[in-house]
Amino acid sequence: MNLWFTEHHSPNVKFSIKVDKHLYSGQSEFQKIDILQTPEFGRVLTLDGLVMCTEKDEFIYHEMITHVAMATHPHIKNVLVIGAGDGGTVRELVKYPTIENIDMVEIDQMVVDVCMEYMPQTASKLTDPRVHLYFEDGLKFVRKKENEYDLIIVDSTDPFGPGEGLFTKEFYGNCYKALTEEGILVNQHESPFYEEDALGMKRAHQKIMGFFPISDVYQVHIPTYPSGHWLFGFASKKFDPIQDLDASAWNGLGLETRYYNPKIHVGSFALPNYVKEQLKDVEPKH
Ligand code: AG3
Repeated sequence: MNLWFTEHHSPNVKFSIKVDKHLYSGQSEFQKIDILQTPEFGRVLTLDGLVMCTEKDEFIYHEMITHVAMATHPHIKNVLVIGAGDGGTVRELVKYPTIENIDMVEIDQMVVDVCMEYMPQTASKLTDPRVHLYFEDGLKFVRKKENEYDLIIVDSTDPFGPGEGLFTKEFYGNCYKALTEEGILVNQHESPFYEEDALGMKRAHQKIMGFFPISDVYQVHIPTYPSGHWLFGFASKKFDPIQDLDASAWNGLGLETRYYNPKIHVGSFALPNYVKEQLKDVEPKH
């Protein structure tokens, strides 16, 4: 049998992964959930037919969505994670003994249940006693919060379907309010490369900038996402991701990472000119 998974990366581009076995397929209240066993990427989680994470490259995404903020702000104790049902972001956060509480708000409990069973590599730390799981809409959850979190990580799907609300002005404004005076917001920021993704990333930047005095974007290389070139947003009330990075303090923690290090941290904020231009397009002109 010759079985392949295919995702459209643009209306004119398809990306295919050879599949050994279709391990799981289910339809939740919110989306279609599939787990594939593949020879190149190991297990792959897809939602509504889009790759969310693979065993082989998820470390890049999850380390970079977590450690950049953690190495910048020295006193992060209370963290809110939105989305992130596969558990990879939480796995990275629990490496820090200084974090006291992690609230994780995932709209779809079935994603967590399926990942607990099929993706233990990412999901196994969801049982850490500091982690509190809430199965509800992140958009509604943050409305009720004020001056509570040192860090909010938005580990969402793309800006359509169940993740759409996590790309709105209302949501970013409520994140601002839910953060402490020194708080940082890191979000899954789409890709600059194909038109549709670039539109999503520009819109997100425009909205986030309206609330935060520091609003930067940094890049990563994720082989299984459209174009492989992906961005995260770093929005902050006080800390600058480069000036305030304490590389020796972070190195002193002795954490094991396969992608992140303080040099990559600094380098990831150096953007190609075409990306800088896209961001400038939506920034207010002075
Ligand atoms: N979040 C989804 C990133 C976007 C992927 N898009 C795509 N394949 N079209 C990943 C969640 C990982 N915790």
